[in-house]
Amino acid sequence: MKFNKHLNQPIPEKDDVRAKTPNPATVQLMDKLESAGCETVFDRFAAQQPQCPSGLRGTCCRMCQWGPCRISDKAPRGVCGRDMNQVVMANIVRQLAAGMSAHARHAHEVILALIAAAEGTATITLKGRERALELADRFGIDTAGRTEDEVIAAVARALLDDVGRMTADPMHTLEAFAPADRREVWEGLDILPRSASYESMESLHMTTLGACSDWTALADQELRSALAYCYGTLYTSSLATEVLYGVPTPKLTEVNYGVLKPGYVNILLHGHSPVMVEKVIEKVRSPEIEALAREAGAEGIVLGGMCCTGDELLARYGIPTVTNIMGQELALGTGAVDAVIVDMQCVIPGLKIVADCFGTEIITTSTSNRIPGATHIPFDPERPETLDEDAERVARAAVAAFGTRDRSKIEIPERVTTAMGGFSYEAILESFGGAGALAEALRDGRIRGVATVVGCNTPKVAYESAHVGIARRLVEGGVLVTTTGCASHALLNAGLCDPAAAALAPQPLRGLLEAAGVPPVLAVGGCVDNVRSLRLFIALAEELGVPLADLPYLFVGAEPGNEKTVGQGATFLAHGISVLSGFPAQIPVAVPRTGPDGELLDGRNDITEFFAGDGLLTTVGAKIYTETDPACAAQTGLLHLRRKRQALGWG
Ligand code: MSK
Repeated sequence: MKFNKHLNQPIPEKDDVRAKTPNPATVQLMDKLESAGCETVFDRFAAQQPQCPSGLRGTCCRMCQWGPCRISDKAPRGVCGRDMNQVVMANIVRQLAAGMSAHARHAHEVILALIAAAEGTATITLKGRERALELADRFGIDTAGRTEDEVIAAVARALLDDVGRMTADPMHTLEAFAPADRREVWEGLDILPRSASYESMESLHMTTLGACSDWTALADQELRSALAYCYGTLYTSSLATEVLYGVPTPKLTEVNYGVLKPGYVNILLHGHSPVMVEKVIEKVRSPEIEALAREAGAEGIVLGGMCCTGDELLARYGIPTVTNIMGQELALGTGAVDAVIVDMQCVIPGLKIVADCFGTEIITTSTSNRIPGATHIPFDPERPETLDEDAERVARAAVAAFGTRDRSKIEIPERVTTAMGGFSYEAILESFGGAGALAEALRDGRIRGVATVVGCNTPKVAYESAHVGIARRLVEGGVLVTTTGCASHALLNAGLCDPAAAALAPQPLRGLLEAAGVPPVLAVGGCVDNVRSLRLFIALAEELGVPLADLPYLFVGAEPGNEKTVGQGATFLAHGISVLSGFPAQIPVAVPRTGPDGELLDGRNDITEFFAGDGLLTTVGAKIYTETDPACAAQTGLLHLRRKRQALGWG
């Protein structure tokens, strides 16, 4: 590990990843790609070292054309007069706006597909009609004289309104799902949002040259945006998807790179939006496409999931997952992947570089995502009538790749891992006998706390070591864990989502899990499905009559990567749930220094005080902990949960 003095943290080198990453398949594939001369994210990260200290600490301002300006002791203000607090907070606000835009685009596509399904312009059979009717009731939508499909279309338009409203009317999802005591806190802070689109616009506006000089107002916009992100993009996407494709239930399957099979057409499904991929799966499983695969000489077709698309398909159908954002190049390194069907977000440019090494076909299916050299068959949410025929073309192109590829470089790591996924909010409650029974187990200490371990990977942490190292120790400490996104791939592949992993938990949690027949880590879905964990937190708080901020809850983002993770963490903070990060955010971290008289200064600053000191703690009741060592991070998390229990007198 190389120590970075600006961050006061070690940075892993490629050999550190080999030594610490928990999945042996990762090392096998890293070595294979290296010997094949194929570069990956690990090589490019090494080539970028040392990364710019200003960028790492968020003190570089590129928000106008007078800059770029770097804030330092020597030059404490940018050309316009912005100081460090203004620059750092503005950068964070912009990151959240970018992440929110990504999820909003996802929500937009899913909701337009829902409208098209309800209005009969897309060939989608709605599988979650009960969820739509429940939402109609929660949103106060008038159902009199309307057909069920008309009600569903009205629900979808209400969700769309939360994505794009430009006026100050209340958000439907926030009114329907946020706890009353939290709404009072947000009203008191004047951070109730209008919509995802409005707050993205306002965030970019407030941070442009000369628009807002008060960093505390920008900090308020950060929280306001977090609520818009949560209710305008996460809730809307997750709920609309449930109406379209049904509410998941638990299912057992096998995961990991070993699910790929030589002799079969191996197709990976990657990205976030469910719309095209659902239709493609329907096509791939049709007798015509299966016959096409056999005609090409394949024994059959294997589907594997990556990133959030993989999480969602595991949840809905038990389709095996393979890996996450930083494993996408490694998966192609097996030489077994004929095609990767990708839609939006987290499809890194490096994927195509490795695809070209192994002759893998990349098929892009989102109007937003173009990759030079890839086959482009997009789903346009405003032309839903072509979905069926486009999906057929995608399926045929994926299968056709089998016949044209060089199959001499196949080397698939053998390991497969048993895993259970599909824990929707309702499925979690049902598994444990309802919200009342689960709340009682939390109160009486059979469950010491509930943590959600989520988010991306970052090359700044030895790949997957923090996700797995922290989650395993939390389970050993008696904590019930939920997971989504790329973190869940790490935990699925590590065996923590296998019901047999209940044996890792101490009694009485172990007995509780075994009686329920569930693993200690509950895979709930993709990153928009973090609202399933949030709904669980809220339901238990309501059962117990205890505010969210007082309960032994924790959000863990052990390997933060995408801009979207900024919104995820801020969402939970705004709800009073503290965040444990496995790597410092792009803020000037507290680096102890020697003062003019030789005294030791703790290096704190306004921004660290805001996030990790008393700032957020006194307003929303939560804070960020940062710890890069997984064992220390888990201890920090367990201590946080213990303190919460003690404050409640729960012991
Ligand atoms: S895929 S947003 S790297 S979790 Fe959702 Fe993974 Fe993060 Fe993308």
